[in-house]
Amino acid sequence: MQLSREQLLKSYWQMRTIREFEDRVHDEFATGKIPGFVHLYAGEEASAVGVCIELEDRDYIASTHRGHGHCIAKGCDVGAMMKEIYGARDGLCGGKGGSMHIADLSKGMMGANGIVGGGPPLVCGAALTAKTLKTGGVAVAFVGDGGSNQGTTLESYNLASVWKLPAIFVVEDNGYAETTASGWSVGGSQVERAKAFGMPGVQVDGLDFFAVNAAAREAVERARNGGGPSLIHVKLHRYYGHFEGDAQSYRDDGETARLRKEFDALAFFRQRVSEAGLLESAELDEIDRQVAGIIDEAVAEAEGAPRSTEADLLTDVYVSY
Ligand SMILES: Cc1ncc(C[n+]2csc(CCOP(=O)(O)OP(=O)(O)O)c2C)c(N)n1
Ligand SMILES: [Mg+2]
Repeated sequence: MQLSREQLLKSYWQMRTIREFEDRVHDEFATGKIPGFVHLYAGEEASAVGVCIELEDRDYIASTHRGHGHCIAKGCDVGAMMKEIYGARDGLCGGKGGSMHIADLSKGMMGANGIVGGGPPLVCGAALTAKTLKTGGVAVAFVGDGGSNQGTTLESYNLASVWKLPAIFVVEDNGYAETTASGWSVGGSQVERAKAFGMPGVQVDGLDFFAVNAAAREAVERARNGGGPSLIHVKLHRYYGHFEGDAQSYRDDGETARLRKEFDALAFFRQRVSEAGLLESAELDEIDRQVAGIIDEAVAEAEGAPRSTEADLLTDVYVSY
């Protein structure tokens, strides 16, 4: 089924929000105001949004260390996310998680994750819960090309397959694990790996939101209907370095500038919906304008917000369920 007009507008809104959020965090990080470690998702927007537009609040996702895009696509509050990154007390996780540990269980966002390959096992747990309690929910693990080689990921493929879990593994292949090109680290093919574990796998172009979305829709439908897990291999690129501060000496001169020109999922989306007469470019311009304002406001509020204090260290240590 084709996405509704409302879903198309929401998808563009979210992709623009991710781009603007990340470009702004890049600029602000350079001023030294943001503590900790930051990995940016700009360039990969079509993956998070193309998948999450198919999900509901009862569905869960597990993210990676490059998690801001997944958070935004799953509906987390952007202002609270920015505060979290700044270490503010009323950030999404009380300012204690920062960029790499943002979570919001009320939205089904189980968290960004500092452990590469940490998400897939969590998703097996969430998917097993959904299956056991018959909630009709599905669970999605985003994992990088580097993370796809972790034992935890491969064990999760196996568990999801033998237990026929409503799980989806989205391999976001941006061609690098830190500084190592995937040609040096990934054996065989992601899709063939899926098949080896008895689940369907498909490769899609991460430039093309609609290709990602079609693959996601099929996988979500299969999972919801008891058809078990799937894998989606998304080929994409990151605009920034591995982390903020990365000198990127392993990349060709001009590689990132070229990517912004040639691999821009937002520009691709705009062209597609305009050509098909689905949305007007003026309404997309208006989204750009509104999102820019929201991010400006989020940064201003995060800068002025009170920080976590030493006393906050001893709260939230134990959780009773
Ligand atoms: C278990 C574990 N091993 C190593 C690291 C260090 N590390 C952090 S990110 C990263 C590379 C991850 O590459 P990929 O999965 O392709 O994700 P990308 O950064 O490209 O989004 C590594 C090795 C870690 N955080 N956790
Ligand atoms: Mg990678």
